Amino acid sequence: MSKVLQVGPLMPAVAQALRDDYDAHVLPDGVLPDDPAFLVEHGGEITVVVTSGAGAVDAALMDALPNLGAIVNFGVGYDTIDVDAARARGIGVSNTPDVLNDAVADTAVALVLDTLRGFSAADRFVRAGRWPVERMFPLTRDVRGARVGILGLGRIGRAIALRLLAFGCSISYHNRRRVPDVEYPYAASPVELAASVDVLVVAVTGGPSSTGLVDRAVLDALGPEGYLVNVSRGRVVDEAELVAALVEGRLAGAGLDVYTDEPHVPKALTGLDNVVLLPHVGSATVQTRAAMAELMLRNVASFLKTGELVTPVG
Ligand code: 8YV
Repeated sequence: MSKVLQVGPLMPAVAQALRDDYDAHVLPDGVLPDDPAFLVEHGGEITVVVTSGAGAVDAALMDALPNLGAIVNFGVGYDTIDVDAARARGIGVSNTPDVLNDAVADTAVALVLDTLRGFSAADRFVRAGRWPVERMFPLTRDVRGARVGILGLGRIGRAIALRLLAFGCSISYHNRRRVPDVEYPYAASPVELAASVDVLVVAVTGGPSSTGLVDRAVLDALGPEGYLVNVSRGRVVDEAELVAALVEGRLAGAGLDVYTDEPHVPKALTGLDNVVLLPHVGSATVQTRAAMAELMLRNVASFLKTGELVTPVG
């Protein structure tokens, strides 16, 4: 009998730790509603669910786990968890904030540098043997002096802003609420922010409140000289509109770590040299993932011992 249920895939070392420490059950993707037998047999034992970005924890699953008290997320983004349904049932939700700020901010800065300077495209140019033939890779754009708008000035957004200041960029932002202790100029809406910058970096929390936040109007405001970088969640951006804007030359370029339907990337993007495509690696370093695992396991241990989570979500 185990109190812990893993929902959806987790990094092998993390899944192993849950097996070693708690003899955790594993609910692979898509068990409901096709195969409810497991939940009928074990649902009542479970008090903690552990998940990450890949497995949905919805109201139906919560209802199948009558003694569930906590949903522990491996990752800072918890958009696959129905937080309202959890709250309504008195179930706590935790994530892994702060420990990944630096790694994700590094990824955002790398995407800004790469999209403006074209380093990945230049690498392909060398590998394809084009240098001796064409002699010059086309000129790109300075990072110094770029006006960068941060959409979502939370922990990660602030870490991105600090880094880009050192590169000589100017920073402004839009956030659901104005952030009291920063001096960066505030834009009243995503469109207003996009209209006033060269690069828009998306670092908002994913989930229903931010789905489609970067829509056609925002992309048009960014315009043909503008770049979009997204390290948040794919669904924050209207992907079809983004693809259309890039294909039609209504946007200068994009750097993406996240997509609407991961691991699937729109085919139209893979042929564009002004787009940098990463496979959701924002936090994917040995050190950061170890820190996330440690924090996630502390949440599980704490909840089982005291009924309290270490890092509950707001
Ligand atoms: C991970 C992430 O990819 O923390 C997040 O929100 O997107 C990433 O760190 C994911 O949580 C884990 O697999």
